[in-house]
Amino acid sequence: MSNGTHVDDRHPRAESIRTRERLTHHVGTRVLALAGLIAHGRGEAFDYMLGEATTEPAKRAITAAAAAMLLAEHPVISVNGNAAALCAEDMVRLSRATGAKLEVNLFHRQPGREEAIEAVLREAGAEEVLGVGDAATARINEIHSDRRTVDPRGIYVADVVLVPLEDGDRAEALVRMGKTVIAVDLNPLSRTAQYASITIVDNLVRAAPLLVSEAERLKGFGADELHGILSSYSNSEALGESMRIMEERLHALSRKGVYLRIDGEE
Ligand code: PTJ
Repeated sequence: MSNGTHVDDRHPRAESIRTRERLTHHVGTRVLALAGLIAHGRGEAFDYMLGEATTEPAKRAITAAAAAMLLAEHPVISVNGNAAALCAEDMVRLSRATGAKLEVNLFHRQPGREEAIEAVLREAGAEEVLGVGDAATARINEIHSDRRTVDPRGIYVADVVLVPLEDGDRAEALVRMGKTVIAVDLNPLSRTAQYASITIVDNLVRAAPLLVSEAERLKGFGADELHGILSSYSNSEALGESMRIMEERLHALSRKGVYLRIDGEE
């Protein structure tokens, strides 16, 4: 799945280039909105500040997120173009591990996109995909974008919704409706990151497989233990720590006056 650019494994940014290749490929398949490329670029900038690694607060948020999904009665994974292009297989595995439904929900509703995303999810093993075409008949009036149209069997009745990277006002509206919102967003300052109940400040590419393995690990835990994990988690603390990690890294690097020697090279 590439645009034909050969990426040498020894290239220091090989993984990042391959991810970009996946995204640009999916502009052609209609899975990705063009704006998805811009969104990814913004994410990459924050990932540099994070050190391109999953941090301790992100790991805690992942554990809390897995617990919340396992405790939910109607968990739903909301899939947009970027999530489908970056980690369709993990979204399907997560849905199996937690019993969450997969629903396509888009900001940019160009013709053919929902169906293209459904196809990618089915190819990755999904048996049921909500929210496509006529299935999205319910409306959430508090959401002021095309994301307001949802599936009555999915986001509309969900008690826990995972929203991997996205724009705007939806997290706020869903939380106001009493739902638990789990967001994955590299930008801890975004509206989504700030309003979500559990914010995983990490690259979706790294966080998604960790979320799957954490859900599989916690599956054997009793409800009391899962509630214990959730009640000891503080999203504002985790968000604050993520910001401090970025701030301290930038501060340390700016004092040294170099960036590329972060791995201990002198
Ligand atoms: O597929 P659609 O039509 O639903 O549209 C999806 C996008 C992502 C284009 C749309 O929701 C959008 O425009 O989002 P924004 O406003 O650009 O916000 C995306 C957020 O995700 C930003 O805060 C980015 O920093 C963050 N982000 C980008 N790539 C990643 C990421 N967070 C985690 N992992 C990433 N790989």
